[in-house]
Amino acid sequence: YALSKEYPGTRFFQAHTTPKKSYDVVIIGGGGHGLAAAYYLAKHHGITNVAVLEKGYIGGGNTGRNTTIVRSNYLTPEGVKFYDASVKIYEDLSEELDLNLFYSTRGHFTLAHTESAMRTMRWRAEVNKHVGVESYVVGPDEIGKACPQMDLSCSGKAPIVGALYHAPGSVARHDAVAWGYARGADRLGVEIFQNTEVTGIDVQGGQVVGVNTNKGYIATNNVLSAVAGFTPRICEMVGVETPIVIHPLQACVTEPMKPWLDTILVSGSLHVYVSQSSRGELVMGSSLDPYEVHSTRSTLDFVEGLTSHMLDMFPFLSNIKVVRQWAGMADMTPDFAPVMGKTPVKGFYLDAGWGTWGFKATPISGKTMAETIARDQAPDLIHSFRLSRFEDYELTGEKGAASVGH
Ligand code: FAD
Ligand code: PYC
Repeated sequence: YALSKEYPGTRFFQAHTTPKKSYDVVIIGGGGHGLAAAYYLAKHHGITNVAVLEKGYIGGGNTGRNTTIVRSNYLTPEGVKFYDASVKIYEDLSEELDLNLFYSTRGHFTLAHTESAMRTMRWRAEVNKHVGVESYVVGPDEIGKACPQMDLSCSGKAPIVGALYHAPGSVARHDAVAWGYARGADRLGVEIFQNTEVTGIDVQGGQVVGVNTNKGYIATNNVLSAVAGFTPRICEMVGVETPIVIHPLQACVTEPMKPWLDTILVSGSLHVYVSQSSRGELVMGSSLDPYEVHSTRSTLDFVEGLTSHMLDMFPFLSNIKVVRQWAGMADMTPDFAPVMGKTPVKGFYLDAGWGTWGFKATPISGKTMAETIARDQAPDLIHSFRLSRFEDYELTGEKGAASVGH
């Protein structure tokens, strides 16, 4: 599109700068979730008078900071069905968005180093199979065949006794997911504003009537908050309480290597997970930082802890350099499931609580939130994620399937 007459000077989508006075729907947050919701509002519901307001640049939040693991091997039947619907959309998404998302199915191993960890793997395998998702328990021999480079004894410290194997486990190019949805939404008439921050939400008589931004007031009766680690600040603007707390989650990559790691490996006990990107880097992460802080600083502690465990599994990597590290702000819920749907304020919709697990949900969250806004009613698929579950004591316990240590 660089030389297109239709979109002069833009590569992917039109560079809107000044919002109109009103929109049918305002979406706060130009991450994957906000952009996907905009795309499906236009595509599935014909609602195109939509503005996406992003305070930085699109994909610059957790979407562009995540380690891109896509899977559906969760613990609750509700979670497995939801994430499976997302995996199914992802599989054809490059074609739908006409953009190569580098979606690459690798197979995903959650390693168990103890018998009690194996119990959770069996539990997840059975729930997954029950709803038609391909996950099963494997022993050390099968793990060794899939990854002959790994020291299965983990330097004798924590021998691997088995794993949950999940065949559909995949990785994708994160920025492309944001850009693909942005371009798709833009082509359907949605307006995307970067460097545009929502500073307040105008609620009158329990109904949203507009938003204040650094570019002026915008009237609207429908606001979707899809801001990940900024959720508490947006909710404060409308007086909606959530149990979300913000913890940093860090990650890093090595210098590129010839491809050698075909699968995705996760060890909750050693607090490490790793995959190899399409350009050869090892993409690695670890547990959440153990304190609540609203910051994206990264620490030496993190790389030291992570790399020492990586070397337990892969001693031959001792001369490989870590070249970049970063952090994102994870919006954590008590049950490790998201918060999606309507709220006590009419016209204020919430897509939040994506913690360390939301990239894989980008397509299905966009689709279901678009439906929620268009019909003012959440579809059954996200009923278990409603905000009111915390008052109702009906939590959706996914802690054992969140993948990273906590
Ligand atoms: P974001 O991409 O963060 O977008 C929200 C946007 O809102 C931001 O761009 C922000 O600038 C904007 N915003 C905030 N406040 C305002 C405002 N007032 N006005 C306007 N705009 C505003 N998930 C997985 O499924 N698999 C993984 O492997 C994985 N790995 C992860 C690794 C790390 C290190 C991190 C940090 C997260 C990981 N996650 C993973 C989680 C995943 O990244 C997130 O859940 C997901 O990206 C959330 O997407 P989003 O669109 O909701 O949020
Ligand atoms: O949800 O699979 C996941 C994940 C891995 C690392 C961070 N999140």
